[in-house]
Amino acid sequence: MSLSAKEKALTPEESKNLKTTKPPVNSVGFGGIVAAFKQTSKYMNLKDTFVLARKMNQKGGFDCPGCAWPDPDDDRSSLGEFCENGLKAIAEEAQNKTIGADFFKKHSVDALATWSDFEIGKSGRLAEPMFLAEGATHYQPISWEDAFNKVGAHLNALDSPDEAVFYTSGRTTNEAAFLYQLFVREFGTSNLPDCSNMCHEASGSALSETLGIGKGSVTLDDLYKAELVLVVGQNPGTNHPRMLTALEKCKNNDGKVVAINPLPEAGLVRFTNPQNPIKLLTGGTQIADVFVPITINGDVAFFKALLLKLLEAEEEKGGVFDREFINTLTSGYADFIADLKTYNFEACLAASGVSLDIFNQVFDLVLNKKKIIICWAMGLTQHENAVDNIREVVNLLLLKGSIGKEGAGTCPVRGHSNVQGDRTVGIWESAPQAFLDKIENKYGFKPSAKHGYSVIEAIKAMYEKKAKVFFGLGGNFISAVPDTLYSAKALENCNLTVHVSTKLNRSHLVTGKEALIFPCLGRTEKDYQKSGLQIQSVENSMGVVSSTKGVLEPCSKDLLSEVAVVCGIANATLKERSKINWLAYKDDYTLVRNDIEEVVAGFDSYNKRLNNPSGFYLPNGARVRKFNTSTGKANFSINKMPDWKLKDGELVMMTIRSHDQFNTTIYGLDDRYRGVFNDRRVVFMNREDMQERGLTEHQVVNLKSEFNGITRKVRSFKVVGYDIPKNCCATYFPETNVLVPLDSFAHTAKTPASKSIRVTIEIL
Ligand SMILES: Nc1nc2c(c(=O)[nH]1)N[C@H]1C(S)=C(S)[C@@H](COP(=O)(O)OP(=O)(O)OC[C@H]3O[C@@H](n4cnc5c(=O)[nH]c(N)nc54)[C@H](O)[C@@H]3O)O[C@H]1N2
Ligand SMILES: Nc1nc2c(c(=O)[nH]1)N[C@H]1C(S)=C(S)[C@@H](COP(=O)(O)OP(=O)(O)OC[C@H]3O[C@@H](n4cnc5c(=O)[nH]c(N)nc54)[C@H](O)[C@@H]3O)O[C@H]1N2
Ligand SMILES: [Mo]
Repeated sequence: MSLSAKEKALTPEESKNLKTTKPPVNSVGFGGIVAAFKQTSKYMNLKDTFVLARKMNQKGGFDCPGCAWPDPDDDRSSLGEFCENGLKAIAEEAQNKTIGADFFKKHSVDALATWSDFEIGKSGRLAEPMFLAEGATHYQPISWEDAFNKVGAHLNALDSPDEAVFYTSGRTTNEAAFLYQLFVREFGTSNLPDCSNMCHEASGSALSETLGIGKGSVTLDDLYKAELVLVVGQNPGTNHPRMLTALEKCKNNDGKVVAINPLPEAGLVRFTNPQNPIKLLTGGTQIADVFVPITINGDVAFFKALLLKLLEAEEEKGGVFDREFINTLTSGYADFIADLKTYNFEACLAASGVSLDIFNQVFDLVLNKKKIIICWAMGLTQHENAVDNIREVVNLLLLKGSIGKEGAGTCPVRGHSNVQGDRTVGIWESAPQAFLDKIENKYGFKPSAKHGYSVIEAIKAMYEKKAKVFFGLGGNFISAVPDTLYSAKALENCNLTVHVSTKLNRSHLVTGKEALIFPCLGRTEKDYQKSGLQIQSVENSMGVVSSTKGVLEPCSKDLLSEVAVVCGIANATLKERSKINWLAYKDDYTLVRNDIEEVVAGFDSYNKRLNNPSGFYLPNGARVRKFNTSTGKANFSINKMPDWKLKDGELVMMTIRSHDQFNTTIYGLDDRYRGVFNDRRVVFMNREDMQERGLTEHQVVNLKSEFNGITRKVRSFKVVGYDIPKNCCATYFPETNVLVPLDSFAHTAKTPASKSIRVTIEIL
């Protein structure tokens, strides 16, 4: 296959000076603090760093744009509620370098496309709106007004509103997200794919069906009080570092922690709280009491093995299941047990890849503990059977009555800082009819009841030219989505691609015939509007809504807030035909919150309650044992074991995050916690698998994935021997998204299966 210049740019073959060392077991500690401040001092001035670190996640400060981990309701650390990766996130956003007309005059789109993601990210903050004309080689400046009118003209020229796609990434605040979906619905479509489609969609599907709410049930306080926490398919040391503080508190209260993960991730094993000077000196806390080195996608098998042994113990001596809970508050128990009995314990355990000894240690804990929390992230949600993974987790909690009581329940740990809030306020391609009815009542137009495109469907529609305008509110679509080369063609088929962004990214360089870049304010920046300095609001992973207020002056005077961008586009597109006074909202965001209060349940006295420095909890049925499901009860479910027959030479590959990235933003080329330095094009392999193939450390190979007769390939990856189960391997996202087949996704949720890709190693 010969590649075009653009395709080559999307599948680079650069080779760096890879260095590997033995991975550390401990996380954070002094090393973490030093790494964080090194990063901020490289790109920000010292005063800004200090102002930001003091205000981050503090009451009345700004919400860290990193992850969605909650802040403590009461005490906040006086040393600062932040983590190494949170500091890196703000260093990325609050850079003192900006790029505008001069930069884009100097560098053509094709030239920029050859830069690595790391280099693109380091270019600086976007400082003024830019336009790429049809056939042009360079972006040129454009006024905001002309840019809005261009979007309006393109949208109004479509044969149907369904020919436009409106993507959202999860940093968008409640205010901007609510207005955005309102505009999209008044324009006439439900095409609202979002990053959640690639992230926790499977959690939402499974939890809605079984427990009646697509969110987790626990609070931070529950985590402190749990007797047992299972952390499944999640790497908190890197992706949710402050969660380790909560786990440490749980352990101090005699709680036990089990980590289920193909990789012995640092931090899960041992963690040194940077906020605790004594622990810094004494080497930290051991987090996981038991580490379960599960095979990739072995989770249903492992949970079935646990369920079978629990059933056996219950039948032998009783007292294992919470009978009262099961009898009064659940549905489907008998069918579930009948199905479970068709499985064989030894076969399940073998399929999970876990030894009997380790299994027994976990089983003893599950058997004897009554307050159990199960936390999970992408290790469970990005598989074809992702929904089954999560439903099986729920089955275990239901048997133990471990839901809706103190110290027990479900804890899907969200990624983006407001991905959960965006969904709450209506970013949903398949929103419930009741929500659409409320919009109709309030605004007097009838939203389309037809389900819109999720991410995968949107890509296909653009590829097939059924969708012609792509609009992205945040995010980096081309690097985040599966099947990079196919998806690039999809975007290039559009008449117009538009991105509202803080930083330059690859999506600005893989464009439709015309393209626009709208530079916007970030979380850290002050947002001045007619009525004064604005606050906005976000919802964390545990359903707490709180305010966020920027603290730095904007990096350029030509930035608009996301709210102002949405209002501008809505006004330019809908004009007199709109029933809404769009421009009023941008002058005063309290008006947006008044509307949210009327349309979305749980936001009573929204403006007033935002004054509470800790924010407020949204209602959560599962938390109080009110299950809003089809049966009115918590539903047991029946889940099949996945059927993994690997062909000769095939491995299962997961695509994961390094310690030096936020999704598609590459902070640096090291992955300190896995002992990898200077290079990201690595493939972690089991040493026996290497031996069988005659591979040596750092040998350069190509990776191939075959799916439904189509071969996908990436070049020049270096082999790194690692403690990973046999027949499994791991690479970094987004470098290997090229290999993720568009048609391999979770049933029901359509989450791309980016943690279970069949690959073969091509030796050069
Ligand atoms: N610093 C930083 N923070 C982030 C992000 C970031 O990129 N950088 N991203 C944010 C976002 S959007 C998200 S969604 C979260 C992601 O947070 P995580 O889900 O922790 O991120 P991943 O790197 O995808 O890691 C998945 C983990 O699951 C394991 N795993 C993979 N497959 C399986 C499996 O089949 N079974 C089991 N049991 N485990 C498996 C992997 O070994 C890895 O430890 O983090 C958020 N926070
Ligand atoms: N293979 C593979 N693919 C994956 C995953 C995986 O594990 N493996 N994970 C998936 C997951 S969990 C997710 S959530 C998606 C992430 O998908 P996205 O959310 O689309 O990607 P991000 O990398 O988070 O987006 C980064 C860009 O957002 C912009 N940005 C940052 N802050 C702001 C802001 O405040 N406002 C605006 N308007 N823009 C801002 C910047 O320009 C930056 O370049 O990727 C998914 N893709
Ligand atoms: Mo995510």
